[in-house]
Amino acid sequence: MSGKPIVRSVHSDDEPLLESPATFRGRLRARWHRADRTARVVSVLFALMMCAVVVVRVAMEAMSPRDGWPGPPTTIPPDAEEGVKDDSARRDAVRDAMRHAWSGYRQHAFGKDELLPVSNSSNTKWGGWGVTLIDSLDTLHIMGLNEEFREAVTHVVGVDFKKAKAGYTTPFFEMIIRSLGGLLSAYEMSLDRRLLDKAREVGDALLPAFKTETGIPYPRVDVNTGKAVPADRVCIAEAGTVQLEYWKLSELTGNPVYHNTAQRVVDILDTASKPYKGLYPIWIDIRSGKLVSGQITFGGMGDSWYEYMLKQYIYSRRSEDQYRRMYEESIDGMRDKMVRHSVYDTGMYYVGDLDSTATKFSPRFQHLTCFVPGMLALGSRVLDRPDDLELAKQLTYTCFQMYNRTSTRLSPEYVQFRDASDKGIAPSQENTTDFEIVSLAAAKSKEREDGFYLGPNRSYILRPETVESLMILYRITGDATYKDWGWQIFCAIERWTKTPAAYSAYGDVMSTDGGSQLTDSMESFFLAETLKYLYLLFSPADYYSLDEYVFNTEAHPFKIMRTPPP
Ligand code: DMJ
Repeated sequence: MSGKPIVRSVHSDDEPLLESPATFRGRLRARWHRADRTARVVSVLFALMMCAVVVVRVAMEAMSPRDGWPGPPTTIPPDAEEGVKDDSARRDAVRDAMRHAWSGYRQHAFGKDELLPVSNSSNTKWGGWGVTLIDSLDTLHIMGLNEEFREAVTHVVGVDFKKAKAGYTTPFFEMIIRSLGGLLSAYEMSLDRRLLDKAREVGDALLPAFKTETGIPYPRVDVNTGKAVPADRVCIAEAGTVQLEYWKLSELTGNPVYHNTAQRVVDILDTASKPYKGLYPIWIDIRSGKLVSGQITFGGMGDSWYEYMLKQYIYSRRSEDQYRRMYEESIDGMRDKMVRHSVYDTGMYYVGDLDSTATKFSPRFQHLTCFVPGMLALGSRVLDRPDDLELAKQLTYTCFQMYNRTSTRLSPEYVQFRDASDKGIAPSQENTTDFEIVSLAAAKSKEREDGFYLGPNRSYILRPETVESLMILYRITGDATYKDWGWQIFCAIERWTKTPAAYSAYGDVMSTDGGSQLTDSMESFFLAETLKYLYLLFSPADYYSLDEYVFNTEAHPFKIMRTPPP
């Protein structure tokens, strides 16, 4: 075979189209030498311009939010998947969703805090411990995804929890419920000692939060220096939702310091002055231990403080009466002052918020507050409070309608109500924690039909509270409607939030635009809570039974204490 080219140009001066590089380069050089100065400058400028065009195009492709993916189709028949009735088929579908979310995380973000599920990139916004991986451990175990669990454990035992990203200060409450909670639960399931060692490392790294005059913790810790970040105030959910985790750590390590340290918060708040029985304004002054200001809410910043009164009582085998008393006081206060129903759908009950004096009522129902029906149902059984179960059913109906009555059947962050004289939150404050009650414009027909109206924040960020309540309500009442509601929610999540890599928060639940609404965020609680509760909803009730386990606020199941504490 000769080395000569075999393809020839049909339109040039009979030059070969494929030339040997040497010949081509030689000719270029010759032309360059023949060209005058202007021609050379023009050629260089042209080459530079072409390079710039290529660089800009490559950068634009890389930054394209949808990675060339147009988003889910909007023309499929509504909820085609909803025909599935069989529990095991539903459970398998939820497990497939977990597998999908996990494999996207594994491929694009393994060991990082979060996968960005549209751009297929990652972040370290929680300091770089890999919070999605830790939060997912027990869900993988519960779903029997054993290979994935093993691989995740191998990674997590190599993480140094005494360090975080340079300059980062770790949010105390978030990392206790997600990381300490996740590790403790994964340890109890696998009995892999290394996970308990890691749990202790997290617990120790964050314990400096409590080094304050009162023992009320600071909200952030610099784990690199081993010191908390001084602050004036902390909210009740941050200070009061770490007790279950530290108590479990004490039980498993035999070291009472963790529990005793965290318990101090409960003792201080137990005796603090409150505006109405069992209701706590959200802000605590760290120096004095007094409740100083802020709303009273069972939504963000207040929620899990109330939840943990009941859960510690259950965890202690119903032996510590302080938690029962505090829980019952709070629920009585809530029932007296915070529960109302829609003026248009009188079966639609909701829990609003109050100002710090417990006199002014804010008729907004947050998605975060949808954990309340589950808590009430659990409390009704443990404490024999049958009326609470009735209220739980009514609130669950509302939480479901928050999904069911939107265009996508996904729920917004909150819905708004009005009272019989058309008073409600000032529109300018719908999206804030302040509220002023004013006369509203007359209700439109949509509001009359739905019973509520939507505010400006219409995003669904893959939150778990409603499916959490559905799981508990189903287990306590045996009413299969709760399973059908959960399945409908799951189908909407599949339809609107699924990306090629995982699942993404959705910008406007009233928009059926699909892909353009995906906000490129997947919080770890989607894998830790939303998918886990859905999976348990379709599992036999004795699988992670509510008689044997208490779930921390991030859905990590802890075995109820074997013997009551001394
Ligand atoms: C979770 O991180 C926890 O459930 C927390 O208590 C509040 N809500 C988020 C998820 O919405």
